[in-house]
Amino acid sequence: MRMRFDVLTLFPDMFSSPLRESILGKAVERELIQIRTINIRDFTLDKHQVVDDTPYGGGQGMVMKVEPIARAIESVKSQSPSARIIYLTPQGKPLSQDLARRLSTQPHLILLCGRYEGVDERVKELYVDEEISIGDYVLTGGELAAMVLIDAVSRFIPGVLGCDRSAEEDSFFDFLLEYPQYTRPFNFRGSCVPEVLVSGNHSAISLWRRREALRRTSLRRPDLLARANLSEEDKRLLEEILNSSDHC
Ligand code: 4HQ
Repeated sequence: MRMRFDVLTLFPDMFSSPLRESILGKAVERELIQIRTINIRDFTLDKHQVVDDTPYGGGQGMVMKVEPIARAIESVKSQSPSARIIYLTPQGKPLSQDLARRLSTQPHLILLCGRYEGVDERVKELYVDEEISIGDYVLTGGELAAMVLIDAVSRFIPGVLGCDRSAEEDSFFDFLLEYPQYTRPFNFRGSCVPEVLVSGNHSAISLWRRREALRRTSLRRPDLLARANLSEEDKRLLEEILNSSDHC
């Protein structure tokens, strides 16, 4: 097993299908990754298995109680004391390709998913090593965020994407968006594939793709372009793009 994820959640069923299908499903089957869910409710001690309570000081919504989460974490940690605990929250560090790559070098991550207004602050103070956000929007719970993190991190585990494909070949490796892709048919209802792609001229194809990647990035994500490592040739291509009518 190359990497383990233990997910602490009130909704373990949410994780079954997304992590069983396709590439992640294969990775689990091939034991490149292991994903376990732990139901926080199983760590309550009261008859009604209460996991939330009203906030001190008043206000709307409910807060997840510290004791069930503490017991759930301690139970996982007792088997794996060095595992890092991540809490998914909009207040966390933004998830990026770099952060995903760094997390993929960890042998064991514990992902804590909050519901309602989130967890009692003492959970973070006492247990959480790192808070991570998947973006500036509000979800109904941390479960989908945890799945996004597992997906992005797993792509960096050797073998997950298949033998000779690496996560580094994809978008963001060099801070450029991907060029447009086409497959058959050549003509779909009058909309045709760019001629260069069927020319058989490999250097012309490479040049076209690079140009399209640069054009898209400068148009849609100038913030990324500023971080890209551009060659002299790239700079020349960009100059050309900016001065031509296809900068739209
Ligand atoms: N939530 N990135 C509120 C998120 C979120 C995000 C998770 C909603 C935590 C309490 N998590 N709960 N964005 O919106 O990670």
